[in-house]
Amino acid sequence: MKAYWFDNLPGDQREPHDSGREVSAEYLSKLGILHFHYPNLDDVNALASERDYKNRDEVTISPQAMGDVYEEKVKNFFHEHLHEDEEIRYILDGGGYFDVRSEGDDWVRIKLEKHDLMIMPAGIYHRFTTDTQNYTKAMRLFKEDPKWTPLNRGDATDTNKYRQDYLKTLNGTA
Ligand code: KMT
Ligand code: NI
Repeated sequence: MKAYWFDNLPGDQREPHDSGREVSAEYLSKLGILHFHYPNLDDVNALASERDYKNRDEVTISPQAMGDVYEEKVKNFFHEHLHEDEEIRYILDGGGYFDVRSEGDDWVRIKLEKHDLMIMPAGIYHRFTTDTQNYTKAMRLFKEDPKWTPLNRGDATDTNKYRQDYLKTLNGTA
């Protein structure tokens, strides 16, 4: 795991886009993001049961696994969105980038590699992309069943209750 400010320069989303300015684990935790490196699946299972996760699935995002729709899927994952539920992402193989919005609405890029695990709070705006390996095998863990749907950023998400609650945690008023 490595986190840094996204450089906002044009070019393929799968390139590192590293501005050279690092983002600390402390700042990530302020945004409500926790991360761990868990080579042992037992640790993932323990965390999931501690936090009351009920569902999980696995996805392989690669041209081999997805064929012709790969490029389209990669673009879709990169649409800025939120979820109404806290979620865990655990990288089983390969790697990728999660970009999350800072307090000032800038992008922080989080580079995840094999056996990195990230917990993302409900209501945070984010997007995902594979890196130049074009290969991410990930476990997605969900607290509940129906809430994992991505809600694309727009007027409806700005006033969404889960977004409002997240903003309160940032401001220390929750
Ligand atoms: C998300 O929430 O944006 C995703 O789950 C992206 C794919 S999982 C590596
Ligand atoms: Ni998402």
